[in-house]
Order: sequence, then structure tokens, then C-alpha cells
Amino acid sequence: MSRISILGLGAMGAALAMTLIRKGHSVTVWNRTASRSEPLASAGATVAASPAEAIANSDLTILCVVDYPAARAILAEAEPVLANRDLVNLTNGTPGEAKDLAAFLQARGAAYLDGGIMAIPPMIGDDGALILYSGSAALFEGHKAALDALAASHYLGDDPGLAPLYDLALLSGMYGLFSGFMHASALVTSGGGKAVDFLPLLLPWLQAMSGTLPDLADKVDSGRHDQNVVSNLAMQKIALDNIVRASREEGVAPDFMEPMLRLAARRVADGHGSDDISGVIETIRRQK
Ligand code: FVH
Repeated sequence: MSRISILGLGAMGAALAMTLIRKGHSVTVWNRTASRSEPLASAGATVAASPAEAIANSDLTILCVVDYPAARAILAEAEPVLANRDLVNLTNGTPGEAKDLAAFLQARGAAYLDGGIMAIPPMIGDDGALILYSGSAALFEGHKAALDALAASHYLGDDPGLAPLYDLALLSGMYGLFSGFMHASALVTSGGGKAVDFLPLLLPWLQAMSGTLPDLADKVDSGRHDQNVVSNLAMQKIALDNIVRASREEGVAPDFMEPMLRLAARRVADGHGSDDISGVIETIRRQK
């Protein structure tokens, strides 16, 4: 069992620390607001007086705070003890922030692994929790048993920016789902319906439509948006326009749907109306 320090005891950091204690690891904790350490101390954690003390007394340090500026400030304070240390950062941020932090740590002789947590705090340590990692492969392999105690671990490669990139891509899918749900619910409730009564219609529909994603993914990868088109974009642009106009008729703001209509309209205006809707990606992605 490893000696593991957790820096940051918000909802997620506390769940990480509690899980590692429950699974038999020797855990040291530190948090800016000291009172948040108390439940962990009662559960058996050692409380460090500073980030440097926590890092110096562990084989592995896991950082999980609100954002990268906070993470950077904590590590800057601990700079004298960073050499030869293994650090995993599970704070949510951008690929650029992860690469900057990795460079800061590598320059000080520390190994760095970035992580993206695909779970909410109550899921940590249980089936269904996933953490994406990228950065030092040696650190990942060396501490895999401890990392697997938190969630299923998925290593993406040695570029520290990959974990946040894939994390934010998965969150993009989630927010697309949530925004579609909210707009659909606004329409249904404007007509006197209830969102809960609408779900038995919505859920099977979303499941059926998710079955089209493998075909769309092939088109995204090949750039061949004109192959095997069942529902062409010109037709779908009219449906999007109908959604926006119907929303206005119902007194519902079309703020979630207008950007999609604009992108589809631009692609149709560019002469791609007979393509599949996958072609809309060409209006937003980095050009090869
Ligand atoms: N909670 C969730 O559902 C999501 C699930 C996916 C991953 N996220 C990310 O995890 C990071 C931490 O999130 P959290 O839920 O633990 O956040 P809070 O409960 O708000 O706790 C924030 C902690 O950050 C500490 N902190 C804030 N500013 C500083 C600072 N300048 N210096 C040092 N520490 C700082 C804060 O300390 P305190 O306010 O108690 O003193 C908390 O420990 C986050 O990246 C999520 O996106 C969670």
C-alpha cells in the first residue's frame, strides 16, 4: 500500500482521500481551509501543516482543487520539495494549462500525470467511475494499483494535454445532451406538458439517434460527408429553422438551438446541402 497525499479537500478531494483510506492506503491530507481536514483525520488520515510537508511525506501526491491557478499556487509554495516526486493533478482545466504545469514540474525534477475525472464524488471508488490520464507513463504504471482504487484508469498517452482534451470532449457531449433536454423541456412545458411525462418519449428517441453516431464518426474521420446520406443537411436545416420559429411562437428563447441552425445554414449556403449533418463539423474544426 502506498503513502499518498491528497492536496485539496473539496467535495472531490475529500471523496478521493476517504476512498483511499477505506481501501487501506496510508493517507496524508492538506487543505487551504484547515477545518475541512477534520473528517479525514477522524477516518485515519494524517493532517499536514503545509503542501510541502504533505508532498515530502508521500510516494504519490494527488492534487484536486478548484482550478489550475490554485494548483499552481500550491505547488509554487512547495517548490523546494518537488524534485524526484510523483504528482497527479486531477484538477479540471485546459490542455494548455496541463502542459504548462507539466513543464513547471519537469523543470523542478518531478514526474507529472494529468487526470480528468469522469465521475461525481459519490461514484469515486465504485463501478462506473472513470479517470482519464496522460503524461508520465512510468508514473502511471508505478502507481496504477493506487489509481485503480479510485476509479477505472484509462491512459491516453504521454502528452499531458490529452487527459483534459478528452475530459472536455466528454463533457461537451454531456452538455449537448443537457442543452437538448432543456430546450425540449421548455417546448413541452410551454404547451402545458410535464418534463417527467415527456421522458418516456425522449429517452428511447435519444437512444435510437445515438445509434447513428458510428456512421457520423466514420464521416467525421474520412471527411466524406456525402456518403450514404439518409437525412440530408438542407432538410435538417429546415427542421432546425422550424424549431427556432416554433420556439418563438411558444415564447421559448431559442438560445440553445440558434447556433446549430446558424452552422447548418452556413454549410448549406456553402453548397453542402446534400451532405449529411456530420459536415457541419467542417465549419468549426481546425483545418487540416
Ligand atoms: N465535484 C464534481 O462533481 C466534479 C467532478 C469531476 C471533477 N471535478 C473537478 O474536481 C476539482 C475539484 O472540485 P470539487 O468538487 O472538489 O470543488 P470544491 O468542492 O469547490 O472544492 C474546491 C477546492 O479547491 C480549493 N481551493 C480553491 N481555491 C484555492 C486556492 N487559491 N488555493 C488553495 N486551494 C484552493 C478549496 O479549498 P478551500 O476553499 O476549502 O480552502 C477546495 O479544497 C475541480 O477542478 C472540478 O472541476 C469535480
